[in-house]
Amino acid sequence: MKEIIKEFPPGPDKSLKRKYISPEPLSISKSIRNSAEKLGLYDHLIFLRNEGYCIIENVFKDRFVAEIRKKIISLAEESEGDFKGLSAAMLLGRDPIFEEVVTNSKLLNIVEFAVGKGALLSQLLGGIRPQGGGNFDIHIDSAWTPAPLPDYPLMITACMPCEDFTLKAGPTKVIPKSHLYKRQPYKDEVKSEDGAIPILCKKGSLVFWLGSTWHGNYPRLKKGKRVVLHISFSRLMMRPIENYDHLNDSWLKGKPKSIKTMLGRDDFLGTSTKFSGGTDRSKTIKTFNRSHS
Ligand SMILES: O=C(O)CCC(=O)C(=O)O
Ligand SMILES: [Fe+2]
Repeated sequence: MKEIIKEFPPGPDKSLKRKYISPEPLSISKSIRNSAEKLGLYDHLIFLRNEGYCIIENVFKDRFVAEIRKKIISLAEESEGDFKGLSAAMLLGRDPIFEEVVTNSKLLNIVEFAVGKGALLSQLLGGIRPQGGGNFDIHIDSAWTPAPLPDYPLMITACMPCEDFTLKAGPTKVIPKSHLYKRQPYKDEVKSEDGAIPILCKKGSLVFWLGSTWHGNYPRLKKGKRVVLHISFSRLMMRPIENYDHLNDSWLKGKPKSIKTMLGRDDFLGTSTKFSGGTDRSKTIKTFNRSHS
């Protein structure tokens, strides 16, 4: 019995040279290395792997950033409810300018390094914080992943500030190396924010953090709006094999609730619309609880 317990879970066979079929998590393939070197991003990959975040300065020109800012502000006016004027969701397809962002070669190099080839756009959302916008608590973006989080990232987020991130502007905060905990922060860790640092950078930069990295943002202490474009990608691996989008609400009427659940129709994922400004927050807690079961 003792022996069996010792062998569970089974570790890699040390006599085998090749441990995995897939590469080591966050390893740098030849092709990623080549493109990273061409783009001047090799050190960023290493930094992201070690620290859980990285900043690429000067990715987008001021005029382009000003245009994005304007678009986010005007599209956020189309949002309904309490997100009106504060956030614009589902930005791809709402203006061609966003296609330029998501196909940016620097962005895609980091995305492929973190979450692999074929990664899926998970969210493209413009967030607006007015003066007085409060502290945004430390959290992880892979919040619906049970712990321990895997060594390979499941998700990466980039944010592009539309104005300089200074301390008073309400910059993003991160806790360097927190991805190594492989779990979300506990309540007391959210409160203490031990080790948190502000991300200070110029507008038009791309700030990346892994789905497992603890982050939030500092309060907005200066006048004017803080406008940020949030771009998240995830690994393709959990995408269902079959797509049942054609089974609409009228088909579902009168069917057992479990069918709705297995088609992903009663969790918060996929609930954003052009007018919602974000996901259906009434479903987030339920989703998180289920995902951690
Ligand atoms: O706006 C920020 O600085 C951080 C927001 C955030 O947590 C996110 O986009 O995942
Ligand atoms: Fe976040």
